[in-house]
Amino acid sequence: VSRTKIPEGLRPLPGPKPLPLIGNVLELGSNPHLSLTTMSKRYGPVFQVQIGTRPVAVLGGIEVVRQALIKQGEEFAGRPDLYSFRFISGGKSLAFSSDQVGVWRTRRKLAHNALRSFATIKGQTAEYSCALEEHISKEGLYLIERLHSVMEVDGGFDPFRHIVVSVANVICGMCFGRRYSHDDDELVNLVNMSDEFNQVAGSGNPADFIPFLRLLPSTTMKKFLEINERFNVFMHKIVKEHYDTYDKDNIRDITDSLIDHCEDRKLDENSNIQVSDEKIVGIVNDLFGAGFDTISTALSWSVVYLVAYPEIQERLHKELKEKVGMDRMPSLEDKTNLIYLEAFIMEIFRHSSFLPFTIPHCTTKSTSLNGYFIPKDTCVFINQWQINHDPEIWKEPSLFNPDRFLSADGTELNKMEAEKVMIFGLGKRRCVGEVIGRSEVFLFLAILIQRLKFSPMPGQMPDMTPEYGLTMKHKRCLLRSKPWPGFETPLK
Ligand code: HEM
Ligand code: HJJ
Repeated sequence: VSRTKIPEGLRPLPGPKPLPLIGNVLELGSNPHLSLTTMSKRYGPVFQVQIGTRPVAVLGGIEVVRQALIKQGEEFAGRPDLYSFRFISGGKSLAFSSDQVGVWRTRRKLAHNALRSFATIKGQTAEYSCALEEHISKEGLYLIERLHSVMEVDGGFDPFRHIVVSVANVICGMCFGRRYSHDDDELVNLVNMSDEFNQVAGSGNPADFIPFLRLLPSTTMKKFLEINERFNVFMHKIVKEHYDTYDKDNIRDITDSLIDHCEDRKLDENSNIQVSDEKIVGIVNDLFGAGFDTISTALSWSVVYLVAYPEIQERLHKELKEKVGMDRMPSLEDKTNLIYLEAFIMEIFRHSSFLPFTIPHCTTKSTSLNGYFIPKDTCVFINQWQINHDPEIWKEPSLFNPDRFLSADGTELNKMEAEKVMIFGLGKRRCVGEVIGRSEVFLFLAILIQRLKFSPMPGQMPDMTPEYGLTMKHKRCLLRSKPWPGFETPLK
């Protein structure tokens, strides 16, 4: 590795001594969020590990992460060109590709606008505040019906398997204007095989940094390629149907609106940034992928925590009974009243930290942080797990305790505490789906907790050890549910 000259007054990043060729991979191990947190105790909130021959800056303190992603946002907004990212959406993903700034900014704005128009914009119908609320309310009821019938037949269910279909249907409604049956094999299989996607796309995958590893046969890598291929085939088919039936006077969904943008732009000779139609319409791949995987992971963890902490489940149901009652469905408007549910969700985000690192960043120019020099094109890992478990920020961080987010008298959410939880990233690259993510986790949970009581199968507590990846999941398990008193008869 050539040594970049370090400007006067700056120091090189501290960090463990690397071995030749492999660097510090052995120390990284199979849970990088934990091993890098441990290393940070020794080297501080910014340090360097070498993965293969590539130096990676690791950021794990709330102040230093805010400094980098917000105050020096421009310099830290890039994405590294990693091997596995080349296979996601054919290398054209909005989230994972190393587009030039101008191209990325244009695409990100389109994603934002599309989500606003087809999810959160208010006042399109009388019954619901927005399309998102309508989709979640309907899918929430279908999910309860589904769990009810699976309970009758099998006496137990795998929560992730059913939740992920409901969540996928919400994003399908907005992206494609359609939903799928819980028995549709094409969708059910597609959304139930994201494990290898997450393993390979997670931060610190050795094959991204050590080229010779790519030559070894790997079933995980093979499955990763297979998932991306299936995903692309699935998306391509839907997009083609949209092109075939496109009508500029009737924009039905996000896919139509992205196609419409391409058509519009062809008339606009002044547009100076060139983004291909493929890169515009392909935005829907990211919205769909992120939209089903993150939220189903959050909800599945939530249900497992409900089972592990029955007294918290009781208190959540009691809050719903008092604040919403049993005669109507919860709505997004109830969010400000259901403060214990809000505190529970914040604690799920913090305690599980199911998105342990953001997607890797990359410096767009040479810069400095805390007096350390960081050269251009350095890969940067943001350790969200470490921030969420930092004993300097949190009292007894390993304890699961939603009350930490409530005021002393338990009547208000403590916003200062809530803002310290980091799960959506920060700054220019922060999640574009954050509002949808928060609303969707809230409303699905409110609907489930109002009607159903979840419990373990006799003698089978779910295993809550997370499996490392881009999104970390709990091991698949079997649970039971039964309606709370007042909801014994199926839906009204
Ligand atoms: C990026 C978290 C839901 C779309 C991200 C990032 C995180 C994240 C950590 C990376 C930030 C970074 O690199 O610094 C979450 C969580 C969610 C969620 C925890 C749910 C609880 C969603 C949803 C959508 C979405 C529902 C779309 C409908 C995206 C996109 C990016 C992104 C497109 C890439 C942004 C970019 O690279 O500029 N999300 N997300 N996410 N998220 Fe989400
Ligand atoms: C996927 C699971 C996928 C994509 C995207 C293109 C876009 C930080 C996180 C989310 C934000 C960014 C995106 C995540 C990945 C998935 C997801 C899967 C194929 C994809 C977590 O979304 O099984 O396949 O192709």
